[in-house]
Amino acid sequence: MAQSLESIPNNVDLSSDRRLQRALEQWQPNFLSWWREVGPEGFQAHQIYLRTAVSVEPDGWATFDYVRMPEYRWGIFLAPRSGERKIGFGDNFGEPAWDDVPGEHRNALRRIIVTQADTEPASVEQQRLLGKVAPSLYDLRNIFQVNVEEGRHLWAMVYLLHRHFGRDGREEAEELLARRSGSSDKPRILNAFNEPIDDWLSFFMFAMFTDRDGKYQLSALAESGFDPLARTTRFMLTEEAHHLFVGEMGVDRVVQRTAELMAQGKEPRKEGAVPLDVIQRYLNQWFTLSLDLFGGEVSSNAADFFAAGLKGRFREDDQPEHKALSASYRLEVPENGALIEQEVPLRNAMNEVLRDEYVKDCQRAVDRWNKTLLRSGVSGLSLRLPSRRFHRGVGPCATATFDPEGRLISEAEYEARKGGWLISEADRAYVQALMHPVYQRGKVASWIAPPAKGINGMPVEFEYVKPPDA
Ligand code: BYC
Ligand code: FE
Ligand code: FE
Repeated sequence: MAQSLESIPNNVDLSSDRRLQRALEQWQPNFLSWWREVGPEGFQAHQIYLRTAVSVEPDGWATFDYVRMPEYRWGIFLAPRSGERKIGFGDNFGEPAWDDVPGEHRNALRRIIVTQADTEPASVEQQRLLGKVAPSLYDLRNIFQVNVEEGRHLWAMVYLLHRHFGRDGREEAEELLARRSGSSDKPRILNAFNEPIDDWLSFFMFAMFTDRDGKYQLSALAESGFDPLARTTRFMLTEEAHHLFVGEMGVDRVVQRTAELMAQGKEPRKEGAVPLDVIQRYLNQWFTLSLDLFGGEVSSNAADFFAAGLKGRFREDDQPEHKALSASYRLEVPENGALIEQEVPLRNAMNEVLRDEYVKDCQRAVDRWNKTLLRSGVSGLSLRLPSRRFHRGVGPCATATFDPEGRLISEAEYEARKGGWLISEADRAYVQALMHPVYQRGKVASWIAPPAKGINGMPVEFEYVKPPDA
């Protein structure tokens, strides 16, 4: 079943580098055993209507066909070189971009690549049981599409580790298959990737909020002066758009179903749907967990990454000043029981600058959901993004307690009220109880509206997933 290495689709001329080829050849079976062990459970032999990237050309990166997941062709693709690329920011602004890792930035780059890489398999592990309770064949196909592409993103990062980091890189690549989401002795690196995703509302929130952190991190890395990283992440972003669509529209359909019932004067809880306050608590939880993924508000790591030209800003080209040396950034942080304003050099606030872009994008999606509420006949109620100070586990706000409006409150008050703000045990049990598989073509579960249209021009009732022997 394992494909021969020549058949790994790639645009990096793999066959010309024997050593690299051998290293990847040794890693490949380990990847496949990892996939079989902790990839989507119960569907490895099913035929899934998937898109596969076979080249980076416009007609090649989205080829659709039925595929059994272990036979998906995980390829290695870098966006094409764009002429003589120059470093777009930081101390080395205007110098030629690097094709190889500069010795002085080797550790920092390895750390960034490993951190990025680690999230990809983690998400597959988190979602591995959801196929068993998919709300429709359409959704079942979508989650598997996301899963195989996260697998490809792991390949993309492992290629960089093997190609550019020698023995250390090969060891890191092994470790990426050894850590496990949620494990107590070998957990994944970043917090949100150790959280359970046991129901589809969590999955949609994750694809909406956590994959969206991915979009912004990848965009910052797409500016990197290390050109292979920039080109790899640029291509990953083309796939990421679908993951974000799955999340944003998944939540939208849950909201729509709930709103339609409310507009008819029905109680969502009695109709097997998700009450709006439960949706709000899921939103609060996943938005704030994902905010932590940007790192601390004030970060010398972020300043160093920027100065070195390793990690830029979102759309760095649009920034007025690419060295970011003279500007500063004002933010509010808790200190001795009060919020105080602090002014920091812009470079030290790069995590917060990226988080600003992310929060704007999240607000846009929440506005869409609120339009759906109105359109479905519910007025006077809306969903909201909580303050970015609320429920933080990373950065200065993690040292104090805030309400969703961002007001500093006592720990006692926080403890007494958090059940109304974050996913409670009762919410989890309620949403879990709604999860039943719906595998008939064109049907959807009671708690979600059908999608507006199918995938790749196919009808909604298309057979997106076929049993092994069909
Ligand atoms: N959890 O200086 P600070 C994706 C650590 S998602 C645990 O403020 P820095 C995807 C930090 O390591 C995108 N620990 O942070 C989505 C540091 O540790 P040390 C993933 C955390 O370094 C869905 C200390 O706290 N890509 O692709 O500026 C499905 C102080 O931190 C966390 C990347 O993350 C946390 N949340 O920023 C599939 C890009 N946050 O030095 C895929 C690469 C911070 O004290 N990563 N810490 O030991 C980075 O650029 C940076 O590592 C971070 C952190 C932005 C994550
Ligand atoms: Fe990814
Ligand atoms: Fe993704």
